[in-house]
Amino acid sequence: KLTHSLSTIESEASLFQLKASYLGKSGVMQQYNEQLKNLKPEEKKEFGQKLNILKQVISGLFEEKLQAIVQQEINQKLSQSAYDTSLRAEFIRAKRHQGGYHPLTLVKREMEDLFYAMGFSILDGPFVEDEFHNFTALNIPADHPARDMQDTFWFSDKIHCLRTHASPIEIRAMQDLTPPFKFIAPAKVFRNEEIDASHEAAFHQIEGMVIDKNIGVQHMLYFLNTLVQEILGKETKTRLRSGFFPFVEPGFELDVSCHLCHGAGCSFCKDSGWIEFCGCGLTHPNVLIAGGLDPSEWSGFAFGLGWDRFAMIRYGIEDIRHIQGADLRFSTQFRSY
Ligand code: FA5
Repeated sequence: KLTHSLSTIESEASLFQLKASYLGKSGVMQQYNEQLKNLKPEEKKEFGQKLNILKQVISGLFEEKLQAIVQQEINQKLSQSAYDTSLRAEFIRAKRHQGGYHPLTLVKREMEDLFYAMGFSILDGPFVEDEFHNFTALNIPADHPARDMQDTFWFSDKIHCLRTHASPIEIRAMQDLTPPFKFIAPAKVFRNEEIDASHEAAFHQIEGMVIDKNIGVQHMLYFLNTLVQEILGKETKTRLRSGFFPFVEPGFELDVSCHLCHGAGCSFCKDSGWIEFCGCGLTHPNVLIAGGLDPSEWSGFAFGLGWDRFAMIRYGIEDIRHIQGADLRFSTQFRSY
């Protein structure tokens, strides 16, 4: 009788009603329980056990029916929904106009993930810098050509300028943080330069710095090689040339092997097989002093890479003007989810 009644039920409410008539206070089971009282002790045990089994079976049947009703309600809601959840994700993607991330964002995230995993902080600094942070503290004397009015956008007070590189963040970090520390800092920078396929006037750099005891060129090379191999590929080679930057001593330029032609020569690397990747070196004692650190106790290395050029190498972009050009034919080629 119960299985028949259950098969006719379609809603949770009528299921609970039926359940009450079996398992509720004045339900069928309760009547059996009453009968139990009038039995002889030897009959009581057997009858009681049978009652328990019956109760379990009945409860099971109700539970099963409840699950079936809930599932049916879900199916019904889904079939009325505006979304077709049975469609494959690729199909939806192809039909909709999907946004993507800018190549600068993509390489920045790769860099941040990698360096964060190696214990680096991610820092930023102001676009408008003062002469001290942008030049003097970085051991760039007043008569250095980098201070030439051609390169720097000065404010009329002749003290403030748009930062010409990401290195002033090194000074701010040394002033604010307690050593030892390590950070990278993605930054927009500005130079009064002629624009061509590899030069912009507003471009981007990523600075990196480690301050600790007994830092040497080998530590710098370890991190730079890790960066290059993790992001550009294990087969990418690096080459260190000596280079001059007033804020490092010794100073170097790091080249990477062209990952488009693998050294065979192509238009991207101008047939040299190598691409300039970043400036780097051991932090000059004068810079440590300007940052408030004692050079007899602390040492460090720093690097500064062209973030746009990094994205160009990573994605084989031939002209820097595409990067901020806002041409959708360019930017929609980069998809990442
Ligand atoms: C510097 O700006 C140093 N601050 C880098 C540094 C940091 C050296 C720490 C040592 C220690 P440089 O002027 O070479 O160095 O610029 C660094 C990178 O920025 C270049 O290798 C290049 O990739 C990129 N870059 C420079 N000028 C432009 C420009 N006009 N447009 C696009 N990228 C540029």
